[in-house]
Amino acid sequence: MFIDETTVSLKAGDGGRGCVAFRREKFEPMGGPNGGDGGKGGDVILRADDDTGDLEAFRYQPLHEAGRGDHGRGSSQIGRGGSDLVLKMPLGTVVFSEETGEKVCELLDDGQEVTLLRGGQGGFGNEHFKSSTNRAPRKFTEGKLGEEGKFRLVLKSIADIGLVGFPNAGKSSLTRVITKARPRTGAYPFTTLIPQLGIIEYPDKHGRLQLADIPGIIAGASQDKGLGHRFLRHIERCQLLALIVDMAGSEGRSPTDDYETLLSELGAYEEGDLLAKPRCLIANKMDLPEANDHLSTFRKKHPIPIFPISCLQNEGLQTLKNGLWNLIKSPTP
Ligand SMILES: Nc1nc2c(ncn2[C@@H]2O[C@H](COP(=O)(O)OP(=O)(O)OP(=O)(O)O)[C@@H](O)[C@H]2O)c(=O)[nH]1
Ligand SMILES: [Mg+2]
Repeated sequence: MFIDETTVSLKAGDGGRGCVAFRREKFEPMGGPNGGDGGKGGDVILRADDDTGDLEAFRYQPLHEAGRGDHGRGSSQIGRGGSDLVLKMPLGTVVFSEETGEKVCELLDDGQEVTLLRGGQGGFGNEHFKSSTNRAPRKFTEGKLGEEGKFRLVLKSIADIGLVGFPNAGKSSLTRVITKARPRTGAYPFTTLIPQLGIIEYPDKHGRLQLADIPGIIAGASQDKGLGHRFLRHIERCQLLALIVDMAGSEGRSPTDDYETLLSELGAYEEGDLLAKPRCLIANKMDLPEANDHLSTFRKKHPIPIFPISCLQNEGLQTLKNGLWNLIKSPTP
């Protein structure tokens, strides 16, 4: 299962208690205090990890705790610090405090670490309290409690380009022909149930762009029709939206209507302003006979960059790849 939202309870380790002890040696029966301090509790650290695809691990184990610090011991021995808890999160994870609803942090770059909760300091042993007036203190302090909290984790994938289209428009077919990702394709709607990320390589430009193939959007998706529009969160961070339509209208709908429906569904998404993003149109299925007529009608109506392609016959793909690169790397204002 692909989990892109869940809540977790996290706790940093408590500090260890300080120790009360006195030096006892053969010829020194009344030795001074030597109780050591407690160790510090472990921190809870979040690490962005490119190999982690979703938040499934947290769905099944929603409670995580860092190690507690050991108590101090005699002979001035300081308790060992508790071990830190490092939790791997997929790139693009946003962490919200469940209590306040506020955003706490985002994990965007592979290897990036955020110390979310700090372990408690260890308590003081009695050695700490010795002074000229009190040579045999029995005083010690407890370790401080580790910080804890409940958090909501939301994954918003990181991709440069978001592919948006009706079911069967050919989003996954396109992803297969221009990236190494292998999402399933099929002649039935909602073949793709979870977002798929693919990388478009540009060997001549020594660069790459990341493409997000998300499940199909239909009219009313914003009212939860089909798979709803929650998957749009995975294109929220994209720089460019590539709307893809079946230009042949092979399912009996007009491609121009499809495009307008997609725009209105994007506009109904409340979490982010998707219509403010630069966009282009990918006219797919140009191998089918009706496609050319539909394309000229479309062009007259919508002045946006259009890339006619056929995934089936591998046509227009190089022009499309270069076009996407140019739209992202040198956008016209
Ligand atoms: N004729 C023709 N058919 C195509 C072309 N591209 C894709 N198809 C067909 O269209 C159907 C749907 O393709 P998918 O790539 O699964 O479509 P999708 O947009 O990912 O669909 P969902 O995952 O259901 O949203 C498949 O039967 C493909 O073979 C094309 O260029 N020409
Ligand atoms: Mg698909």
